[in-house]
Order: sequence, then structure tokens, then C-alpha cells
Amino acid sequence: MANSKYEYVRAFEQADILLPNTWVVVRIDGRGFHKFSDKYAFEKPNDRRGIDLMNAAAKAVLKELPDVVIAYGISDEYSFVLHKSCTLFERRSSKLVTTIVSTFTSYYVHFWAQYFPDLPLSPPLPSFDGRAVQYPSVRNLRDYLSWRQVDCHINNLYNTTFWALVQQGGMDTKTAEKELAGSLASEKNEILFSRFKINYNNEPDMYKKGSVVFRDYELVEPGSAQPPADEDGAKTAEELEISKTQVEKDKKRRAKAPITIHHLDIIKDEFWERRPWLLSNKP
Ligand code: DGT
Ligand code: MG
Ligand code: MG
Ligand code: MG
Ligand code: MG
Repeated sequence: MANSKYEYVRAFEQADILLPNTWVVVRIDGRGFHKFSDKYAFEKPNDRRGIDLMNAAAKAVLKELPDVVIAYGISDEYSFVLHKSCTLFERRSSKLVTTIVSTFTSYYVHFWAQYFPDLPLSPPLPSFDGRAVQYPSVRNLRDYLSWRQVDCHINNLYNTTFWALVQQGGMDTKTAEKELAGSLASEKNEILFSRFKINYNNEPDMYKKGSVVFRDYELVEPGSAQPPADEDGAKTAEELEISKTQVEKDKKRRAKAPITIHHLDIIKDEFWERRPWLLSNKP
């Protein structure tokens, strides 16, 4: 199309390219899910259908965006990790965030009826916000994911105790809130055990640990795991240069690998040591 006198407006668009060679986390979060979960009477503290639906939408995002290496979800949020070598959309932040957030949202709506067959969706429909954060080292990235998993643990222990007091103990919500204000984890464990015979350790891992989604190369190519990434991930320009055929090969491998959902500890080294391909220097 020929240039028009209006074309100059393009200059108002600002570049938002994420730094090269950094791990990118796109975190999405449900808008007003406090209200949303009430409207559809989500079970408290955890609604299995709601979590399964979040996980199904996250899995679909990984399927559509092979650049996502791993995702971690709790409550109404999901964090999608893009490999530091990712060049999708020239690493344009808004394009990455909006694509992930809208893909996730459409699948959330698409799968809704599968998980809530008796509760048709009606406006206001679910929506999600999103942001991209860059982490320069594997340590920073893992600390980010650990932060989210610790949050999951803290919230779940609190919510499990709170709702036990209310639903099983017959306490009103105000009194339960007061009872738990400033309480230690050990005290919540004790309340659960002594008053309700609940051993928190035996609660489902899905609730205690959240959900982690990734491509399980081990299932298709046992022993094909690649060496773990360096601590700081710094590589020479030559090492960063990946041949086109290699990129093609990796693309095919990614497309073939089954995407699986787990409820595991991702704070300890073991998870990452057992799956070195996740943070490998090869994309
Ligand atoms: P926002 O994110 O600022 O728009 O506001 P909210 O209301 O989404 O707040 P947020 O994201 O901090 O908290 C998530 C809410 O979603 C929280 O009120 C609890 C609710 N929620 C998430 N998963 C479940 C569930 O499985 N069962 C129930 N009952 N509620 C849930
Ligand atoms: Mg919020
Ligand atoms: Mg929210
Ligand atoms: Mg949230
Ligand atoms: Mg277009």
C-alpha cells in the first residue's frame, strides 16, 4: 500500500522488546475471580473442576506455543516460562503477553462446559490480565517459581484451616478469621489435626503444590535428556548461534512430546535435576 499522509502515526508506537537472553515469565491472573468463583459456587477452599479447567487451558497454551517450556499454576493464575533463547514475535512484550492471555482465555471458555456441564457461562464472562517479567539467571527464574509455590502452600494451609473451622467447626467467617490471625503454620496444622482429624500432609498434592505443565521428553525418548543449564547461563555468541536445521529438529521434537500435568515440588533441585531438558541451554 502506498504511503498516506496518515502513516506518520506509526511513529507513536513504542517498542517493547524484552531483553535478549533472559528467561521470560508471562503471568496471567483471573479478573475478579473472588466474585467469579462465588457466582459459579466453586467449592471452598479448592474446586477440583476449576483447577482442572485452568490446567486444560494451560496445556492448550503449551500446545499452541511451543516456545513455552514450562508453566506453573495456582488459584486463578498461571505463569508461563519462555526460554531465554526464545525469539517468538521478536520478543515483543505486549505481543507475547496478549497472545498468551487471549489463547488461555479462549480455551478457558472453550473447555468450560466440559468441567461445569450443569453451569452454563453467562456474562460477565471470565477474563484474565497478564504481564511479562524478565529473569536474567536460572537462579532468579527458579526463585520466582519457588515464590509462587510457597504462596500456594501458605494460602492452601490457611484456606484449608479456615474452611474447616467454618464448614466443619460451625464457626462464622469473622470468628475464623480472628482465630487464625497471626497464627503459625504449626498452629494451623495442629488445629486441623486436633479439631478435625485432618493431617495436612495427606491433603491432595494438587492443592498443596499447585500444577506444573511441561513437555515430557522422557516419555518419547528415554535417556535423551540434555545437560542442565549453567548457573548464570552465559554463553558465547557462537554458542548462542543455533543452526536452522537444529531449530527445525527441536521444533519437531517439541511438537511430538506429550504435554503432561504434575503436582510436584518445584522448589527442590530434584525436580530440575531429573528433567534437565527443561532449562537446558538448547531450546
Ligand atoms: P483480581 O485478580 O485483582 O482481579 O481479583 P481476584 O478476585 O481475582 O483476586 P485474586 O486473584 O487475588 O484471588 C483469586 C480469587 O479466586 C480468590 O478470591 C479465591 C478465588 N479462587 C481461586 N480458585 C478457587 C477455588 O478453587 N475455589 C474457590 N472457592 N475460590 C477460588
Ligand atoms: Mg490480584
Ligand atoms: Mg485474580
Ligand atoms: Mg490470583
Ligand atoms: Mg495483524
